[in-house]
Amino acid sequence: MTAIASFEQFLAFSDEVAAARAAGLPIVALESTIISHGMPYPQNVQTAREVQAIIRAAGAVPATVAVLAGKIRIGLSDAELELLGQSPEAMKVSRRDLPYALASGKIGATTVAATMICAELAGIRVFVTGGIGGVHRGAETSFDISADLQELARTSVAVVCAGAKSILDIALTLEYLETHGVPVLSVGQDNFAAFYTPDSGHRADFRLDSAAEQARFLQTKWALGLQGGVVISVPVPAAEAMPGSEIAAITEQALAEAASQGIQGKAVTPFLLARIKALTSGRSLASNIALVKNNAQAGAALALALTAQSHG
Ligand code: PSU
Ligand code: MN
Repeated sequence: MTAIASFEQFLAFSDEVAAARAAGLPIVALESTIISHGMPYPQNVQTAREVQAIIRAAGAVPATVAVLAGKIRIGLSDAELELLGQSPEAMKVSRRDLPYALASGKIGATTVAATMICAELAGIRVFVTGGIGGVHRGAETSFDISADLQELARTSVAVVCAGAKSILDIALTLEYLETHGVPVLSVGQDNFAAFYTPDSGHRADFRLDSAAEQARFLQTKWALGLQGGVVISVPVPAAEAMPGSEIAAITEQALAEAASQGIQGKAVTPFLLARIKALTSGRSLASNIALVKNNAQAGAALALALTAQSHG
């Protein structure tokens, strides 16, 4: 019989994250697809660094996740962020891709789904991203539903985001999350956020404004043995939001272009984000960067509250 090796051999922590684990400090996971496929160079690498700095300034430790040389790396150096930000070979790694990326020694940037898996393996409960994947518009014919949603259904990590990306069908995304028992918490407003704009027009399940309340919710869910993730929706700050009508029209145009060019599968989301950036002369990118930084503040506060409560 062949024994299946344990997951620990695939995990490699940076010195900073290893020290934080040993000291029981709050840690916040960060994804890397947003670096490799979500934003252009050099803003991608600069944003990744600034997000890490925001988390440190708030008293938590950032752990950017990627696959490098056969290891799940938890915490990256500046040189490694540059590699992910510049390398055309970096694969977009979701749940199905993780074994391939590891076993073949490829450079892998982890999506929300894959980062949740890696965070859970590393014992990290809070993860900050821009916007989660979801049910794409036209999914009734394309079947394009992000693996992020299935991951939220099964993996016990809180995902702090600015809602679901506005390129998606947000109503169907919320229905899917409801079916799978994934709670959607909203911060500072009743409605679920819509990435570039603060208000999707759809209510979130519960409004919990303070990090302490959010932490209590998480502790309660997981103490009950209710496995799975929680979406924590933080609206983009009003000053940095895109005008709703403009983003709606441009999204329609980008979706039409994707359809006419036959863009499919994992290429859809990166294509749409890049087209929306071009069609807004970069203003959508500024808004994307602002919302990720804002999420980093909220995520760090949540990690601190969770650590304080679990010691209390
Ligand atoms: N948030 C961003 N930019 C991104 C993403 C999230 O601000 O690029 C990425 C995440 O990695 C997410 C992925 O998991 O988009 C969704 O891709 P798909 O729709 O193919 O599942
Ligand atoms: Mn997809």
